[in-house]
Amino acid sequence: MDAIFNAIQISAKRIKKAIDVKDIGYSQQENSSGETQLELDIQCDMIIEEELSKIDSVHTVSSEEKEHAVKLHEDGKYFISYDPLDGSSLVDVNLSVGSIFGIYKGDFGSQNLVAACYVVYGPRVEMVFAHNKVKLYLLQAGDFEFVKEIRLGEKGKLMAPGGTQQNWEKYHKAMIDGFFAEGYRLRYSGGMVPDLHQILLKGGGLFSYPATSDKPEGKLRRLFEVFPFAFVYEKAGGEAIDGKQRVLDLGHANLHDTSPCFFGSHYEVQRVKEVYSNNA
Ligand code: P6P
Repeated sequence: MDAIFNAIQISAKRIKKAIDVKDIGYSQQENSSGETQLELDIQCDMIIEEELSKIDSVHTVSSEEKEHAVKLHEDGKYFISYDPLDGSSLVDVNLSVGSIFGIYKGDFGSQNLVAACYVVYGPRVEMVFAHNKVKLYLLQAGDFEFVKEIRLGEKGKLMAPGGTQQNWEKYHKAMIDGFFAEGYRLRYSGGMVPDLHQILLKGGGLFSYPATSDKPEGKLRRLFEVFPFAFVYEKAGGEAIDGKQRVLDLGHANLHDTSPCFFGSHYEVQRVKEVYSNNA
């Protein structure tokens, strides 16, 4: 696990350099979700695969930017999924973006997740690594320095409501409006990594990307985004559900499956469960 943590740190430093110098242009290629890839997406994907390929304990990797998984070492025991640069289209408006990693043992799948990690490329570069605990690191003078352990409170103040509002279910809209009527503050940038990082560091709240009429299975990808953040939130004392059940009790049929998702502290997630059990 240390070798994987170290490889992620090296990848993050290389990606930060790529973000700072890489001209932002679109390639002629699309990823598995039909999104046109930035040259930067492709470069960040290559960086991570290159660094993980040096580790004998890594059996297979799967990238959001690639249709199929890539086998690296027959005798390896870890299967790593990653989104190399989530929210990459935000780079050209100078908003924060991130890399997300799910570390699975024996095979991909929510039941096999043993660690998760994400990196935020913002005014500072920070990394959160969740194994037994959730630990925050800050890139300083070329090294990631441990800062603190992260814990979520019982209830928060921030609301990050994703998805196109005109396509929300009526009961979902009423639930979100109810939170704002309680004084919650809107914090949504369109980047999953900074939006979820902010709620974690500010002690709690709710990030939601629900099923919508245009995306009935949600938008965010189970293996690359939803499972890793569910692991982080649960280890930090919060919850992650699809509206009714734990995200980490979900299976997946294909590498690029998506799921509706709600991440937050107990108070807010309990409300989601009540609303969705009465309506969905
Ligand atoms: P919308 C970025 O493209 C992303 O995958 C996540 O980082 C983010 O939470 C979501 O999509 C934003 O989607 O539909 O609100 O623009």
